Amino acid sequence: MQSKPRLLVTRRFPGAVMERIGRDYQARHNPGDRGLTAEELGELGRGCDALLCAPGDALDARGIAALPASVRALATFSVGYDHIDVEAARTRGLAVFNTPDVLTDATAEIALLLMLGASRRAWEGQRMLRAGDWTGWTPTQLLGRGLSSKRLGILGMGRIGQAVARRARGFGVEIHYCNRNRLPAEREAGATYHAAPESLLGVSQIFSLHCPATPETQRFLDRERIALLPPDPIVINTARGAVVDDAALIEALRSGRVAAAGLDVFEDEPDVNPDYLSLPNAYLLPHLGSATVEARNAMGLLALDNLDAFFAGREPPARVV
Ligand code: 8YV
Repeated sequence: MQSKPRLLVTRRFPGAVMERIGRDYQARHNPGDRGLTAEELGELGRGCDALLCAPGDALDARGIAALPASVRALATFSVGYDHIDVEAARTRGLAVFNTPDVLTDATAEIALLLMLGASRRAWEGQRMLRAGDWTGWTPTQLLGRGLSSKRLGILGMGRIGQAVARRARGFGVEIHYCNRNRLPAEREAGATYHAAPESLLGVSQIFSLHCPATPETQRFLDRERIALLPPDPIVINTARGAVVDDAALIEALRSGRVAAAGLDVFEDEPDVNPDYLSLPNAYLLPHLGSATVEARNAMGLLALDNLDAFFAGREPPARVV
């Protein structure tokens, strides 16, 4: 009987995933539950055939160079793979797999939560209540802005962008989007296409980012682009912190140029720019996009489906490289 592949498991994944790992792989586990440095990847990866990894593991060019020669595949527990230097992996002949689709609904739900939370000042309300500062209802207390009839601009109309659009329609929102390619009419579902992001920004009373973090989208939403938004916009980011220039957004939230922001991701997370924390109009979550039992189980199982197929000589369901 062929021996089971040796797998470095870099995080503590959900129970069902860990069980399947125990059954089908010879696993080496990261004793902690935080991302591994390049040195740790090299050390713990010794003798392993593959990694089950996640954002936070240092799989940049240096981390990939530190991997032992025995490693042939990286299966990331994420749809995003900006933490992996894909070109370095390709050059080295490493296969890379991710987990698309299964977290689409969960992430779209968080985008809607952020839209509602930011526009209806949910954090300020919570804080007032919990601090015992609520002395009663008044006609002008914590007035937010409604979603109904607003124009929502979606940058990046992939699976998650489309799932956000479907949900937002239920709130009476008018959908605009910008994407590398225009969607076919049935998937566009009445949304207005903008070929240029600047044109999308100009109409976006709510602006939601759903593009991957790439060198082209790095700090996309900067001071100049914020200036293109209509008055009192709401900015939502569930994509990656790297696509927003934090300093510019903080300045705009402070001055009121941006009415509110709902953010689930940050540049340099978990080291969130402390200026966000004191802004009442920043509605903040700690990267909870895919954090449902259903999505996280499905992500882990899909990551293992990828590895199972790879080691069985079949084409994995979600290959990046
Ligand atoms: C996850 C994500 O929280 O999949 C992604 O790319 O950003 C998130 O949904 C993260 O990947 C955890 O592994």
